[in-house]
Amino acid sequence: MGKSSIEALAVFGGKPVFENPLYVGRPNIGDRDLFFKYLNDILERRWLTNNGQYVQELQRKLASMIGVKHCIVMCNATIALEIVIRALGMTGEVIVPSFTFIATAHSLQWQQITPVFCDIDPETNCLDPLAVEKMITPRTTGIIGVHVWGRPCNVEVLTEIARRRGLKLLFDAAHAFGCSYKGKMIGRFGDAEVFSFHATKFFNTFEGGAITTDNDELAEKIRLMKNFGFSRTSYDDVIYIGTNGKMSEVSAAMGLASLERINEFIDVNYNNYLTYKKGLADIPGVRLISHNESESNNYQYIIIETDESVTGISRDNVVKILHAENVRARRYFYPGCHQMEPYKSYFPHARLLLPRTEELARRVISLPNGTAVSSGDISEICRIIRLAAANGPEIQKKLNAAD
Ligand code: T4K
Repeated sequence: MGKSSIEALAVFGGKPVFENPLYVGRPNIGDRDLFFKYLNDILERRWLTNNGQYVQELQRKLASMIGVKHCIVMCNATIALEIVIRALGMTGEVIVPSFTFIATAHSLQWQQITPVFCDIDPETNCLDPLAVEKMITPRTTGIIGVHVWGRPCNVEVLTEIARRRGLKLLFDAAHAFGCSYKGKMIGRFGDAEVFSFHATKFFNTFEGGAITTDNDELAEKIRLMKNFGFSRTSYDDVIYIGTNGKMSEVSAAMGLASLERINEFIDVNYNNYLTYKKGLADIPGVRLISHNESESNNYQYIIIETDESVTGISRDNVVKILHAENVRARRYFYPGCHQMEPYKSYFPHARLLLPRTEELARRVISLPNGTAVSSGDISEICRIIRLAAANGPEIQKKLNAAD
């Protein structure tokens, strides 16, 4: 199997390697029997949401896995970010990377806080602490680091900066459930951290997320805010401004059923990562983003950086080739939040301060991983990329002529 000539590529009329699409973000499904058992139980008990028994159990299990005092599960990570930002009292300006999913920036702007986009460290793809220092103004109230691809930010230096400059420090850990930094699980750093359990994450609750913190007062505020500000001691007592950030029992049941198989998901991701590593080794101009194997990882994100000056073919043409073969690769996080609305209009010159973000956004491709892809699929994907990179200029010429 496998294509050996560029004429055989689907982009030039050949038969696609894959009959059915292979997606990035294909959900992992937990223990089905257990899930259906929980589902029956939920229906039987007629307790569907509002801090139900499964929500409480999921919170306890997650807190214990992470080793954190409070884990508050939520309807999704975006609302979780909005709530914790408000609970921390962030206002004015908050420093964030532009190289992230748009939700990180929107969760600030949604509440009239200005996201100040800061450049990244090309090695970690996360906030560059030196650049952070330079972006601090008298209006800055906080920093949000994003553990991109589950690879931790420079937590120590960001913590030191936040402490010295009197700023709140929050981590968007949407990608980083199951990952550690210097032996401590992500979820234990900064003032709080936020996880996403969206369907596309390796551990999912359909939609969902969680906030973790060791701060009792903050946790109490978040619990109030996620339930309209209702006091926990009286039915009719609203003591705070709040919204609805609750997770349903069905989502929590999915989470509990997924927890039963979480080690299996990570093993599959890890083996897939190794297969990609082998399949993409020594391709000039193609670099697989690696994970530090001495830490805990979820190995969910398979990201390559392509360098057109070496391969002779643009990243977008590589994606075009993959799509034609039915590999639905993604360009996370292109073009960067600062190039999306409303930020593009608000800060038309932001790009001048974000050269490394722009460079990385031009190079990245996210490839399928998880239990829905086999090692055979991955070997084929690698072969297509190798073929594209080895014949870059010729393919590029043909594709450009066809446009
Ligand atoms: N912070 C960061 C750093 C994040 O990456 C995210 C979310 C958040 C915050 C916010 O978390 P949540 O509020 O969502 O909990 C997807 C996800 O929807 C989003 O959760 C995720 N990051 C982001 C990186 O990816 P889109 O707009 O790219 O989704 P979509 O619909 O294009 O689907 C992505 C891929 O997954 C496709 O290849 C199809 C596949 N897919 C998707 C779903 C929902 C499936 O195969 N099955 C499914 O059920 O945002």
